[in-house]
Amino acid sequence: MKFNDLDARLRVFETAHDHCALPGLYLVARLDGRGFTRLTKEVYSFEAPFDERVRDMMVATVRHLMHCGFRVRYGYTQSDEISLLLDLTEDAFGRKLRKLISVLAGEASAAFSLQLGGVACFDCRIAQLPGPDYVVDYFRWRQEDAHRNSLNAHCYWLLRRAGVAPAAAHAQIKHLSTGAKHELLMQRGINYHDLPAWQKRGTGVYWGQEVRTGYDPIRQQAVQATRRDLQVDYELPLGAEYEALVRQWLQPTGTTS
Ligand SMILES: Nc1nc2c(ncn2[C@@H]2O[C@H](COP(=O)(O)OP(=O)(O)O)[C@@H](O)[C@H]2O)c(=O)[nH]1
Ligand SMILES: [Mg+2]
Repeated sequence: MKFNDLDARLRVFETAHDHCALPGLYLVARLDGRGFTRLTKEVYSFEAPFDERVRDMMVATVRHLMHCGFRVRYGYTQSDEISLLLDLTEDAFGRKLRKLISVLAGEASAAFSLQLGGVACFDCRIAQLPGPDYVVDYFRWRQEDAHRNSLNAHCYWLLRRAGVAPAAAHAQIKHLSTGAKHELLMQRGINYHDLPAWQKRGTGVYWGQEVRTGYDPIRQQAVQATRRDLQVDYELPLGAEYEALVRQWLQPTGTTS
């Protein structure tokens, strides 16, 4: 069979299920580390529950994802997950979901693996959100998830270090109210409120302006230039303030809110 015939006959099996995200929908990609429970505790021995080295590799991965050809307006990371808000008018790969998902997962896996010096893998899914309020709620949801997980993780590791076995520690925490978890930590001298904000709320990455001072040799004077640069926010606000922060990234680039 000639190549053109084979091409026509078989291409359809690859492309028939190529779904495209509809225009006007907000796209949020969430990437999650595969098997990071084992990776962080058995393959490598990172500090538990939180290690700044893991955080920094995740942030470096977010930065890479925001520089690799997609218009990402806001990046957010907590634990082993990353959420990316794409510009409302993003049309990379004609908005083909399979392409977006596979390329983002590949880019994240490659970037994190280079940081780690070993193989790490991320999966990716894309939520297609029908309006701005959904996007705000999405990021509030992930921030609340970070908050709950960090409280549980601090309690779990406190019990483990006190000699409690893994299953018993899980069981003990499961039945405690939020207040009782705070109390458990407090009894051992840990005030949850004093823990670093990035552990409780995650870390945000967004575009800002950086002012650089250079020297103009012709006019022989200092000059200032601004350029678009990524800013990493380790002190994300909560509630209405966080909502306002997310809302500023909802308008497509080039428009004002
Ligand atoms: N030791 C350590 N573990 C971390 C850190 N950040 C994330 N993890 C672990 O990564 C895992 C993420 O959870 P999940 O995605 O549900 O687990 P997975 O399916 O094994 O990837 C949890 O076990 C976290 O404890 C860190 O800074 N230090
Ligand atoms: Mg994971």
